[in-house]
Amino acid sequence: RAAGPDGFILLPGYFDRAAQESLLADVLAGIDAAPLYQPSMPRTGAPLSVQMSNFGPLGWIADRKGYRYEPVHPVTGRSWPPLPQALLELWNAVSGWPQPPQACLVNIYGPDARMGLHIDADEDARNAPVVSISLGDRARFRLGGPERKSPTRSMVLSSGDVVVLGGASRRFYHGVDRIYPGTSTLLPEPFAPGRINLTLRRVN
Ligand code: MD5
Ligand code: FE
Repeated sequence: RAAGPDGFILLPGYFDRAAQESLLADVLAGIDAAPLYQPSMPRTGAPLSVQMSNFGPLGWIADRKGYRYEPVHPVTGRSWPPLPQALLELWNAVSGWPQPPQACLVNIYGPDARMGLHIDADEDARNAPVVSISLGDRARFRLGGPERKSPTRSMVLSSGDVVVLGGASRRFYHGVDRIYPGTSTLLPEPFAPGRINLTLRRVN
């Protein structure tokens, strides 16, 4: 599948149902070892609407002190669990990047969670692509451009879809407008209704 002019690639249905179930099992095992926590905004401490965890040598965290990558869980102080093999294979298949991912951020959306427009800028490796995997209920994803005022487009992401944010799109504004509860049967309680997004990243 060819990238658009911005380096953005949507791979609908990349993972079939069996592969989604296998990835979900990896995620559930990971969050057993590295429990979900509630990230908060720097300074204000206002909670983000998603819950988070990470896999890999580094994890992205958000708390009163700021946004940053850390090698350990902010609550348990233990290393993040290793990246599941299936995610390393996905990265090799779609990223076109010669080095392996260093972080996999796990975002857990409830039925009312959203993510405002932002740019991912906490990585030194901002030329390396980000690879995103959607599991569970559908979501409306919004992709803008390099400036907050740039025009935006939106698309629905479904369970099993993979997005590669390479090239210029890696530095574009983006967000999640809403979840469509009850549109997938993949997730068990207490994650349904809701959505899990995994993002693979190079950090440095
Ligand atoms: C999500 N997560 O669906 C999204 C998918 C995040 C986040 O935005 O920061 O955790 S990742 C989408 C992404 C990453 C980097 C660049 C662009 C999109 N982009 O330019 O569109 O939970
Ligand atoms: Fe982002």
